[in-house]
This record gives sequence, C-alpha cells and structure tokens, in this order.
Amino acid sequence: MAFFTDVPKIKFEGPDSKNTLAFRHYDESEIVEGKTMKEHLRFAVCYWHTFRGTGSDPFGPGCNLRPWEDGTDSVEMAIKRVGVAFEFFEKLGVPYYCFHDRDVSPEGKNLKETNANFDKVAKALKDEQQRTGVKLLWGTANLFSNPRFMHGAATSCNADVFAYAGAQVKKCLEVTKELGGENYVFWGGREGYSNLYNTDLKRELDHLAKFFHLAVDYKKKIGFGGQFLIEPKPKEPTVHQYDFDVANCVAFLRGYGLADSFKLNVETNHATLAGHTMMHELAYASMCGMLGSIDANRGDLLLGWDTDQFPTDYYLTTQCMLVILGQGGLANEKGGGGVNFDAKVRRESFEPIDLFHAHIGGMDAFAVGLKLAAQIRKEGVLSDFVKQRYASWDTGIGAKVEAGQAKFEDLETYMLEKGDAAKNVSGRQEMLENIINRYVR
Ligand code: XLS
Ligand code: NI
Ligand code: NI
Repeated sequence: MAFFTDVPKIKFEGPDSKNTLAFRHYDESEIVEGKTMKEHLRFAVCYWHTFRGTGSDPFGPGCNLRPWEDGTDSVEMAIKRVGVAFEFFEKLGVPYYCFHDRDVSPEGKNLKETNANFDKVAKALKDEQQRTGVKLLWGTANLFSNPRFMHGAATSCNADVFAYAGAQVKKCLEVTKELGGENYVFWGGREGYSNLYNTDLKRELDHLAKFFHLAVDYKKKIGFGGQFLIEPKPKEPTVHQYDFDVANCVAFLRGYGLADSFKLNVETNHATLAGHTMMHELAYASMCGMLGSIDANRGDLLLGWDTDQFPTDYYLTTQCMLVILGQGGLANEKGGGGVNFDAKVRRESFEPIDLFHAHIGGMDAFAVGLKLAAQIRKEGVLSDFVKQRYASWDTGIGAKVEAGQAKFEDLETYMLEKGDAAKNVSGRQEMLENIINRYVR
C-alpha cells in the first residue's frame, strides 16, 4: 500500500530547477574526490523525529497530520508504520535509516512481551530492508522515555534500573546485529544529574563505565561487527549530561580503558549547546581518530535548546565536509558512519509533504558542502596556509622539540645566542574568511 501517493521519486534536476520536490545539488552518482556523492554522504533518515514526532512541545500537544496512524501504539500499527517509513526512504533515495528500539516497536506489559514485540517488528524491518536495499546505519536503545529511567539508566541510583537497561541494550544489540546495523549508538539520555546535593558523582560515572564494558563484552560474545558510538551532549534533559562534549567523552573513554572500543557520533545542535562549533567538535574527534558518524541538524541562534532543525547553512555543511574529507570520509571496510538527519520539521510544518521538503533541503545543503569542501581542498587554500604557518616547526629548533631532542637547557642556549624570537606573522583570519567566500557564494 502506498502512503505518499502524490509524491514521485525525488530526482536530481540541477541547480536551476524550481521543483520543490527535486534535488538541485544532490546527484547521488556524481563523482567527487573519486567517490560518488552517495558513497561520501551515506545519508540516513531517523525514525524518531520523522515517524514518531508528533509536533508536541512544552506548550502544546502533538498536531502533526499523519494519515497512516490509527492512534494506537500497537504492534500492528508499528508494522504498518514500517511500510510507510520504507516508502519514504525509497522515494527520497536515502541508503540508510536509524532507530531507537522504542521508536519502531511498542513496550509490552513486561520485558518479555516488549522483546517479543521487538522481534515481530524487526522481522518486518528486515523484510523491507531486503525488498528495498535500504540499510540500517545504527540502532540504539531508548533508555530515557519510560518513567523507570527518571534517574537515568546506567547511572541510576536504582540498581534494578541499571539491570533493566542492560537487558534492554542486550536485546537491542541482538536486533541491530540481525538487521546488519553498521553501528550502535549510545546517547546519554538521562545519564547526568540535575543537582549535586543528591548525587554520588563518582559512583554514577563508575557505573556508566561498567555499563559500557558490559556492552563491549556482549558485542564480542555475539560477534557484532558494527562500531560502537557515543553521542556527546552537554545538557538537556539533565542540567549536566555526563557525555558533555567530544573532549570530555574522549577523556572518559581513555580514563576507563574504553577508547579502543568506541568512536563518536557528533551532533551539530549538541556541539552548539556545549558552546562549541560543529567544526570544533568534528576536528577534535577526528584528531583523536574517533570521528565515526554525524547527526546532521542545527540549533537556533535565538533559542537555547536542542531544536534539531534541518541543516540549510552552506558554511556549516562545508565546514563539516572539510573535516570529514580531511580524514578520508566516514566509511570504512566494515561499513562506517554516515550523515543522519537527527532533525525534525517545525510544529507549523505538520503535513507529510513537509518531511520531504525538510530532507531534500538537508541533503542538498550537504551536497553543496561536499562539493565546496572538495574544491577548497583541491586548490589547497587552507592547507597551504596552515602548512606555511607552522613552517618554523619543520626545521631547526622546532623540529628538535617535536622529535624530543631539546631540553629546557637547549632552549635556553639557543635563545641566549639568538637574543629574541623570530618575528611573528599575521594569522590573516579575515583574508581567509574572504577566501572561503570565493567558494561559498
Ligand atoms: C537527543 C539525541 C538522540 C540521539 C539518539 O538529543 O540527539 O536523538 O541521537 O538517541
Ligand atoms: Ni539531539
Ligand atoms: Ni542525535
């Protein structure tokens, strides 16, 4: 049964097209830096916002028009919704999707029934994956919506909740493996605190690390070959989320002996909530060899929360793609990460067609970013400048320091003889910004 009957398969029509249901920049087969756009961008649609988002906000209930919904949270509805989702993925032409266990399948009256529901829906997902060729970029467990997780999951003060969360992740790992998921994501949910008066910080962090170790053990046991990813976020819903930002996650993973088993899934709106640019977060993760995947969205300059809007800004997408191309992409031999639209339409955009416009815009914006970043790299405008800027480290005293061949005494001898440091050269920030505007125009 078709649900989006008035929407054709979305095609590339070129930059001059006025068709709002066509790509102007995303031509999946266009080659950029030796790979197709499809291979570079590895787009994914997220199940939660796109198929479970209701449009509710703290000031009002859901208002989205979703004609296929029957108003129940039944397994039958879940299976019907799988059909809707895959029709959407196919028409949009995305190679991947992502889900939380509870987006795709409803909770039962106990864990056993919940797991049985999940198996039924997973079968429907698998059938649709086989029919369409659309693949699972990542699965994750929702460890935050049910009231049992009010104090967190792995960091709950209630040991039974830790146990429930472990059982839930175990099942979600099995299903993700069964569906060929290329990654498995841990986003912190309610892992954090709202007040230190009632919080044993050390115990909670130790428990979080314990939980990750148990997940790594189980991954090995079942032979799940996907990549584990942690998704940093500094706040919301708690005032302090433990997976605060990239640097914090890297330090946590290293401190608890987990760094070899995880990479990061970096989200734009989480970066900005942490007071960073997305480019900073990506560059930091990439520098540590831990940039695995991205959640593509954006916040709003005027709102201080996770608005999860669709990305439309070419500077943003160009900066993302500069870092991603700089590390040779998100893909690897086993699959790899992708560009997942963890983004939702605004409450005013309540019709199904808005879901298409939103994704088309995001995909086009990333296609532009990819092309511009490739051009900037080809012409070497940034890399040549940066190389030159650090040239003093390539020879002489700089090279000696980097090679570990200079002690403080040597620095003193060198400088006593020379008398003063060589003259500084301008960082030319404004010139570089102008150069970038030659491309983004
Ligand atoms: C919430 C997160 C969430 C993760 C998946 O802010 O972005 O949607 O991506 O659990
Ligand atoms: Ni988010
Ligand atoms: Ni996210």
